[in-house]
Amino acid sequence: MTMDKQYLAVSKEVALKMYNDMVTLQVMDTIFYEAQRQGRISFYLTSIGEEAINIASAAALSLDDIVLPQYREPGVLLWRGFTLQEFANQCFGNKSDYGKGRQMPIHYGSNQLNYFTVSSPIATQLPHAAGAAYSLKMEKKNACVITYFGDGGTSEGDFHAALNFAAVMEVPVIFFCRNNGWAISTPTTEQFRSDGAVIRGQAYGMRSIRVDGNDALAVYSAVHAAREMAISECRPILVEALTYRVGHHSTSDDSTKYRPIHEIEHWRTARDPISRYRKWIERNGWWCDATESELRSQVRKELLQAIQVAERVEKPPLSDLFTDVYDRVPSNLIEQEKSLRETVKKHPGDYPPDVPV
Ligand SMILES: Cc1ncc(C[n+]2csc(CCOP(=O)(O)OP(=O)(O)O)c2C)c(N)n1
Repeated sequence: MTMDKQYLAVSKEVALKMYNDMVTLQVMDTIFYEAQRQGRISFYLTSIGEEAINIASAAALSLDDIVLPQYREPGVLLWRGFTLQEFANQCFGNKSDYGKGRQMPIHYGSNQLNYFTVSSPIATQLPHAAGAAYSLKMEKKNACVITYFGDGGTSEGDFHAALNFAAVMEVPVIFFCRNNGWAISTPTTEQFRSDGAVIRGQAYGMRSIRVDGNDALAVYSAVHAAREMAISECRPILVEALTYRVGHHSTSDDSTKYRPIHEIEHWRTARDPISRYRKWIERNGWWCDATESELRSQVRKELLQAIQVAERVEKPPLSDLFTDVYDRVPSNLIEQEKSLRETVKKHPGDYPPDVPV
């Protein structure tokens, strides 16, 4: 196997799974994005341009490691074995969705895969990660926590509280910053005056690594090293991956309103992390055009099938809207449920007929 010196060796099996999952994530993004545009799902958000960050960081972790995501890391879940059907069930909010259809699309989560459910408020997962890492330390587990966030997340108070807490308590957590240049329409030049996020980790007294987020092998090596340090020395560590958000922020955004199209195109084509990684597996003789088109058409077929199934599965019952938070349902929720049922009865045409009442 040809291996450039600065990278950690990756076996053929892992290398090919990494490529397979990066392509799957890309196809998934394209198809779910189209499904949203067709009005079949209410919202979507892609990871385009950040496929190497998603998949290579996941590959360097163990399943025992706890993930607290932001929302642009579904590839970590994919790597861990979340199926296309499970992704589709969540996006369509059907009765097989683990969140019982109560969250917007892309708010995935899996107890089984040690992946906390995505929560939209920016950076709230960071203090949770420090706390979860403290519990691993107390239980003397051979595992760490990883939490992901964007450059925008570093302006939240939670970021600072979490880093300081983790540094002082000496807990095994990796703070993974996806510095993709944009927080919706705010560029990093208006976000901070520091040299990115990496310097902030150092300011809190923790080791910090900056890595090219579009180089899958470099991300793999950095996270592998970070995990080793976090666990063996029981310390937090910050990884800043430099990249670019190629897609719009979400389906509610049009990024051509605030950045030039040629800039997006440059990153989508010349700097694409998937084609860059493909060159390396091709150089090793592990990949060719035939395997590429076979993989892409297989994933596309499986995903379209998953979407068809998810669309047909019935919606969760209305009663699920009011459970799982309180042990005993409070009176205001009882009133709200009654009022909702009356409204549905009064306007049957406005509610999908397949929602069980
Ligand atoms: C506490 C909070 N404030 C504002 C928002 C609105 N909001 C949603 S995404 C986002 C930008 C986040 O940017 P960044 O953390 O860089 O991540 P990216 O979307 O670029 O991956 C903002 C401001 C929010 N969800 N939560």
